[in-house]
Amino acid sequence: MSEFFKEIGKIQYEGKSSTNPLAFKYYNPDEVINGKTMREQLKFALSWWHTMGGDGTDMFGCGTTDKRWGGTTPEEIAKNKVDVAFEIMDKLSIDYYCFHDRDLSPEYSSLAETNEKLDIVVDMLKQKQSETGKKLLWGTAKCFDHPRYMHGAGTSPNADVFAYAAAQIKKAVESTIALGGQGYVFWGGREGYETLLNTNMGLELDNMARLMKMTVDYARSIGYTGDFYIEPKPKEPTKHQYDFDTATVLGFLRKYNLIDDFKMNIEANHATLAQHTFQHELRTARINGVFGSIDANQGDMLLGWDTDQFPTNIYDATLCMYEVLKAGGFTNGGLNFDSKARRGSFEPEDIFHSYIAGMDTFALGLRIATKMIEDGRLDQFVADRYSSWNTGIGKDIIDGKVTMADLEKYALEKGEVVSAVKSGRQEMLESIMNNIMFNL
Ligand code: XUL
Ligand code: CO
Repeated sequence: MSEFFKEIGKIQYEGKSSTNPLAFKYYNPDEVINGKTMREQLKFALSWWHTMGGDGTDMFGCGTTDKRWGGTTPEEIAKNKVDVAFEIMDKLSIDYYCFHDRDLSPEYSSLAETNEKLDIVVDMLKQKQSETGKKLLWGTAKCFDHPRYMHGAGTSPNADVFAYAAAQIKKAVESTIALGGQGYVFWGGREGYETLLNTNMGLELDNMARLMKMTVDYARSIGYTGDFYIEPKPKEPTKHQYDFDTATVLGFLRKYNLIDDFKMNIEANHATLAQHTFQHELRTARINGVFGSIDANQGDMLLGWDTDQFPTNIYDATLCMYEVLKAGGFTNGGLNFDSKARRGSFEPEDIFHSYIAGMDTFALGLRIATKMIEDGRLDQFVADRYSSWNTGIGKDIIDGKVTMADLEKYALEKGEVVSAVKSGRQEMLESIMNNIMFNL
């Protein structure tokens, strides 16, 4: 297929004083920040579903933009998507992409035919990857769209549906491996419940774990060495999603002995739906050794659903990149824009404005987070705040050298300790953060 966006050339980095809307102000792909180029630090990925497939359809109306990319048959549309996606990635200097199997190629009349048609697209992707050097960040299976999955896939009350989902996931894993993907995601589509009156919650969770274990065993048996991720989300589409948040998922992974096999794919808007900050979810993953990948987007403060907006909040992006840097950066994971242009932003050019906004936001976040760490005031404050654990009784507690009786003796001898307690200085710290961010 010939060039689709003829009016738009390669997006250049023009720096912060540029007023060109089709230029990066902060994302300079080959600039080295903190020891790595920005493209390596950020590992941006294009989401196939929103960018190549999302046409603006919502509960109240049909699509507002044409995502057939000049194709007429499903096969042709699928192929055109590949050409256009690689054009978009090239023009935006995005090195990775992520897909659900059915975003690449839809369902046909049988699973066998669906698989055959998917193979054609996977072959085309393989070819494109070798021509361009672009890579697959992660793949996943869309086990929530078709009516067969109305009550869930791995947690369906029906064993035939479970088997169908397993077959679909097997193929999605094979496609991910064929494309050299280093990540495979489980987002719990309809794995949850609407009412406990009809739900055997214990069996559903046991079965979900069975499906995950089978997937890991199968993928490893055919040579997959990448990561598996669970992407927590508390609600939507079901009233209660089993993978509610990182802490809940950790409990699940530990119960079913899957903790060594899975990391988290943290999505910003899912965090806020769970009444957490994005940073909270990242921190919980980091301190539990399961930080993996990120679905970057943002919700709307006034809306209680997953709006999947392109991220423009610098504060959140900065705190996210601070956690990423503290986690030692991405390994197999990256920063996938699980984001969609608003329904009213329907012109093809809006894809570029959306990605430029999101990428510049995270590039600026990376720059500021690096400054936060170099500046050191915030880290120093935290270190000082916990310094009583480095020596004396604090160190003895950490080293496991004291009992409850020892602590009672210590407290009785010491007397009142309120004078040792210091201010948390929240306002001062928020002001330091502003000073670092807006040191104009
Ligand atoms: C849905 C969502 C998914 C996953 C992949 O809220 O985030 O698109 O990222 O299945
Ligand atoms: Co997501």
